[in-house]
Amino acid sequence: MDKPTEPGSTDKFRADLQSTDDRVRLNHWLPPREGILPHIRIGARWFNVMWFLPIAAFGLMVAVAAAQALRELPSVQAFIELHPGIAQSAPSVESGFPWWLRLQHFVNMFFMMFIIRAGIQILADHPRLYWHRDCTPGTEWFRFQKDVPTDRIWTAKDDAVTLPGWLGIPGLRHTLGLSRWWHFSANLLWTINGILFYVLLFATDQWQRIVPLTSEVFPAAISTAIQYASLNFPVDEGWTRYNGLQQLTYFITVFIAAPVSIITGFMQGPAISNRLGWLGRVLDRQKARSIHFVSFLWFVFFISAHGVMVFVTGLRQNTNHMFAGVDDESWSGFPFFAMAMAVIVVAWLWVSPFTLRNARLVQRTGQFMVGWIKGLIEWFDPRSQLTEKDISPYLWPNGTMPNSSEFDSMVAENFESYRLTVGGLVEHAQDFSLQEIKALPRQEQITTHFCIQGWSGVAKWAGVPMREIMTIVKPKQEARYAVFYSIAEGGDGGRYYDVHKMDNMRHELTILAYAMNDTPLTVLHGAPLRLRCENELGFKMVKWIAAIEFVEDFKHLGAGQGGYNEDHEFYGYRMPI
Ligand SMILES: Nc1nc2c(c(=O)[nH]1)N[C@H]1C(S)=C(S)[C@@H](COP(=O)(O)O)O[C@H]1N2
Ligand SMILES: [Mo]
Repeated sequence: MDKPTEPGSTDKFRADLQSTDDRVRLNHWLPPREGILPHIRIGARWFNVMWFLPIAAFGLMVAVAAAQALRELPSVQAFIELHPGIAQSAPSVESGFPWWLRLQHFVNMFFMMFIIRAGIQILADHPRLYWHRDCTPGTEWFRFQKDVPTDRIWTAKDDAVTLPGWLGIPGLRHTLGLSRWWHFSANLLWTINGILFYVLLFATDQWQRIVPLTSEVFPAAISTAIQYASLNFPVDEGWTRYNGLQQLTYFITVFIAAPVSIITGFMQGPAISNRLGWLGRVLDRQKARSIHFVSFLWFVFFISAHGVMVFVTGLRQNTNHMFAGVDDESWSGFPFFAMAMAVIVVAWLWVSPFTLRNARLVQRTGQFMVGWIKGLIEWFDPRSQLTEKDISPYLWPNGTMPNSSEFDSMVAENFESYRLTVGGLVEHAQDFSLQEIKALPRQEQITTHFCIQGWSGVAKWAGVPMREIMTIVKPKQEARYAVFYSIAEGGDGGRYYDVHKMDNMRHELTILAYAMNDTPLTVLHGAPLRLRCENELGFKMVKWIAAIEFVEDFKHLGAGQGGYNEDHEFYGYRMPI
């Protein structure tokens, strides 16, 4: 028998928290789930992207035949004579390929490997892309997952698909906590490398290679494309000047794709998107996410095309340029190129197994590297709200449902016996009935929900502001965090919980919601009470709230990381993006 507890005592909730492993245990982790090959929707029909392979092969053959036929035409011959490929306005770069440029080229390639693979892993957690803010099933334009089943509850976590460890980092399914640490940490290093690259480009004459100076670059690029396609390549002056096609593709990669990726990455975070006001509303999370994906496609296209061109236009000469900094007939660059590739292959094979074995270390290292940036973003004070017409027709459900007969009987009697326990470091610990909660001032807000997995949706929430609760219970001076205990367990056993800073609790948009879209909150979405905290990701908004405890620190709770997913899925503390 449970002995009756005093009103406002949170001991029994705390006792159900569970510590966890510091590595990914395969027999505890989510069972594998196959996705499908990527599909793109055109109109009402889905097309397997594998069709692009034969189509592209056929297209290439046609392009070669067409380019060869074109080059027979006197007018095209005259055009190529006039625009041989390198724009007349392109100045000669005198400094060759200096050591910093060669080093940065390698560093860039090395970090890109982590960024791309971890990015694919993050995408696999919600393997669907949309062009609008809500994520209503069937409206996506790209996916590698089947239709959403309609005969059962299908949560966003159910939707995550398995990736092999050689492709994603770290592979498996729903491992985005870990892939995000890799993605963000590598992003930071890649961005620092990129900023240094910009500075050095413009501090030397190297920028002249890749910044086209006049519109002459366009005919030059067309001419180069025809010459390459005809398999009769243009004269290569890569040591001093790039042709039009090179200039355009390098320019797009360095000055468009890279900044677009960074900006659309940040814009997917709730704290930033909500802070940007109209910009965050127009370029909403799903548009940002889709554009982020398109720029990823550009990088994959660029890296493949660039790799092929290095081989077909002269491997020896190209590797001499980029890996030895010499322009001669020797083999001096090739060994360095081979070594660079070997380093990348070894890192490629190492990273996933290492991450699964040392998950907590990866989390802590990631927190050390980029946690401070996330901390800075927490200073943002997002207040962005939307209108009735923005409300999504569908909001993905997520999480592990309560699974106890006590909860079922509470639902049956309409939460008559439900009590919200509020205690810890407060002057007046107490229990609230749902009637008492509903009698407190009511606040409504229309806001976007941002799940860490990538989906979002807009709903109208109504409930009691946390500040009203705090006026009654009066947290003490020492209280630095509020712990939300759920009635439900987490996916891996032990009670679901999450920890919030006091700033979040005082925020004007932080409410305990009991209604959604003008109807009583459903059990699926967290009845009787669920948290709304609009500058954080969805996993921090505990559903089916049982108790709130004010504490000084959270190190002693669960595995000490500040919440259930922080503990079990290696999300770590601080996740406003
Ligand atoms: N108790 C509990 N609360 C939870 C979860 C959970 O697993 N258990 N999942 C979280 C996650 S990951 C998200 S995205 C939101 C989803 O809220 P919704 O189902 O209303 O969309 O609930 C959060 N609250
Ligand atoms: Mo989530």
